Amino acid sequence: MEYEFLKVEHLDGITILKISAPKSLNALNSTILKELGGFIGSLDDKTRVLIITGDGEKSFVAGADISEMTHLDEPQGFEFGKLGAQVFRAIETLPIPVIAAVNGFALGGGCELAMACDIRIASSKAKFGQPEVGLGIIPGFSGTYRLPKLIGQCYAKEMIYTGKVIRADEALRIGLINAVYEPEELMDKAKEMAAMMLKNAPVAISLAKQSINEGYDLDADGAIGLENKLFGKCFATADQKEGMDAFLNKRKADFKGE
Ligand code: CO8
Repeated sequence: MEYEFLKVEHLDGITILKISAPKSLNALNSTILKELGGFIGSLDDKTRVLIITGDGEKSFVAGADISEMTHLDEPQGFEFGKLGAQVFRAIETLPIPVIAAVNGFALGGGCELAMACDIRIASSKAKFGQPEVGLGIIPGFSGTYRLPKLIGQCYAKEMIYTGKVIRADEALRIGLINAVYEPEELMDKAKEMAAMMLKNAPVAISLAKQSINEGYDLDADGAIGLENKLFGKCFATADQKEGMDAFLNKRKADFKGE
C-alpha cells in the first residue's frame, strides 16, 4: 500500500515502519494517524516483529500536530484524542512484539506512541517528555494512563505537571525505556532484538504478551487465572510439541507459528 507519511520496509519476519513528516519533525496529524491505523490493520503473518521509528536523524515523533490542534473545538478535540488513542491501542494489542526505536524527540504524542509499544530502545540523543500542559492541554493519546503504569505515579506526575523534557539516560533510569545506544547503532540493536524474538515460538510470544497486558489490569486471582488459561492453551499448539521435542533431541526447534 502507498502512504504519504509512512515508509515501510519488510525484512525476514521483521517490518520496519518509519513515521515520515520531515517538515514538522514527524508530528502526528490526523492523516498520519489514519494511515497508521490502516497500516496496523493491514499487517499479516509476514510480520512477526514490528519496529517503529522516526524518519530522519532528529525526531521520533515531536508530538501531535500543533498546527492542526490549534483550530479544534471541544467535540473536535475529543474526536482527535479518540483517534490517536484508538490507533495506539491497536498497536498495543497487536498479537506480535512491537519495538519502538526512539531516534530523537519523543514528545507528547511521540512519547505516548513509544509507550504503546512493548519495548522502547533509544538513541543517546533521544529526548522524552509530556509537554502538553504548556500548550493548555493534557496528554490525550493515553499518556495519563500509560506513563504512571510504566514508571509509577510519582515521576509521571512530575513529568506531566512540569512538562520537563528528559534525556535518554534519565528515561532509562526511571524505567521508561529498556536501553540506550549510540545513534548509529540503534537500528541494528532493534533488529538484533527482533531476531532473538524470531527464534522463539510465535504463538507463545503472543500469548505471553496477552497475559502480561491483560493480566496487569486484573487483580491477583484474575491475572494468575488468565495466565493459567493461556499456559494451558500453549499445549494445543504444534510449536509446544516442536519446542520440547527439539530440546529433548538436542536439535534446533523449527517453529511454524501453529
Ligand atoms: N506540531 C506541529 N509542528 C511541529 C511540532 C508539532 N508537535 N513539533 C515541531 N514542529 C515543527 C515546528 O513548528 C517547525 O516548523 P517550521 O520549520 O515550519 O517553523 C519544525 O517542526 C522544526 O521545529 P523547530 O524549529 O521547533 O525545531 P527545534 O530543533 O528548534 O525544536 C522541538 C525541536 C523541541 C521538538 C520543538 O519543535 C518543539 O518543542 N515541538 C513541539 C513539541 C511538543 O510540544 N509536543 C507535544 C505536542 S501536544 C501533543 O502531542 C498532545 C498529544 C495528545 C493530543 C490529544 C488531542 C486532543
